[in-house]
Amino acid sequence: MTKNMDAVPPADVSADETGKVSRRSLLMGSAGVALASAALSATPALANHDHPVAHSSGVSPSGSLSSRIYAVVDGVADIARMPTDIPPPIARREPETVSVELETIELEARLDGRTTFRYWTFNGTVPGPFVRVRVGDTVEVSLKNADDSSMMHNVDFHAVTGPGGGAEATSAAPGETKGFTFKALNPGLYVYHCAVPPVAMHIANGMYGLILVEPEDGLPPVDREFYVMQGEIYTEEEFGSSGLLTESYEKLLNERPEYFVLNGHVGALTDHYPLKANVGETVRIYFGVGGPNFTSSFHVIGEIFDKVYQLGSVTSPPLTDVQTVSVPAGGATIVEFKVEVPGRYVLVDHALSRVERGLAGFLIVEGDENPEIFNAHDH
Ligand SMILES: [Cu+2]
Repeated sequence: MTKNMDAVPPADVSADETGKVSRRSLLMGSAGVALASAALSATPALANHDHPVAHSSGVSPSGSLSSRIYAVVDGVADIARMPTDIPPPIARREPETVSVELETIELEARLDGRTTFRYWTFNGTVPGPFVRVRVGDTVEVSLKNADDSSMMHNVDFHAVTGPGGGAEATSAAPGETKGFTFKALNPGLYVYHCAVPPVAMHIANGMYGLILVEPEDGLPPVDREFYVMQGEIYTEEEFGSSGLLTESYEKLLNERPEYFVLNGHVGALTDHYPLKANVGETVRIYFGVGGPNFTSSFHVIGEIFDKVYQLGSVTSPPLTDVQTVSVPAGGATIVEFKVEVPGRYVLVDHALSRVERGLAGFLIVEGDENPEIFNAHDH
């Protein structure tokens, strides 16, 4: 029996007519450095594109994240994946054949209140779909590269045992569909990403996601599950500029991002899709780092992780009572905690300069006050 793990993306995300990059770059295939220079030569075409937000109001985006103003700009695509967009836990206790359908889509979308960026995505969102299978499952992966793509794309699942995690088998030119089948041998939470050279560029532009391979008996039930991924964005223009920003290959090579984001763009998990829970509930966050380069010191301000499945391992006993967890680039973790006190909790990378470059998320907890656990004094 075959199950469809993820629907094809909504039509509106692919209806994009923006800046075509020269086909020359993709014809060079996996030529590594040669491809990198071709991609560089392609950037002026992007910079010239007539974007929809250049003429929006001149609100200063500088200063701390909390003081930013997010203007709603009509007609700008939003690539943020909702953190609640996760398939339910797998109830069955037998392996099955499941299918995973990915489509690589390039589109201009909101980066911040006054800026857009030309993202490369799986299924039109950053991160791509949360793939959920069970150990022992046979997974049929199909990857279609959209007709209007300018680049070759593929997918490398870290959950795959086999060459390149499937990268070569799925390398698809625009309009092509490729695929492969793998058996999920090792339970755990794994990153997937595009692996077409220069790989760092494809990841930085948004091509990453998570796949959970559930253990035989699944994970313990919780009240809320969330899907959050961290990434870096490298632009020629400095943080806080307006308009359609241009990717910077030089800054990428020097590991000097202008933006750090959760779920694709600045404000994705604060203004647009904050995480929500009620007092008394247990929260689980599947947290991954697409990167491509920076390790995250993942922390939730005002909470303590009751359990941490370190490095995404679900076959090792979880650590207990942890403040901050280190998550490497191309790695993941699972954290769980019970929320006892209402309020607004902030998801951060505790390398806190990154908050000023866009990285933050909110967890809004609603319910009755719990003064025995936390009580602000009136003076
Ligand atoms: Cu790609």
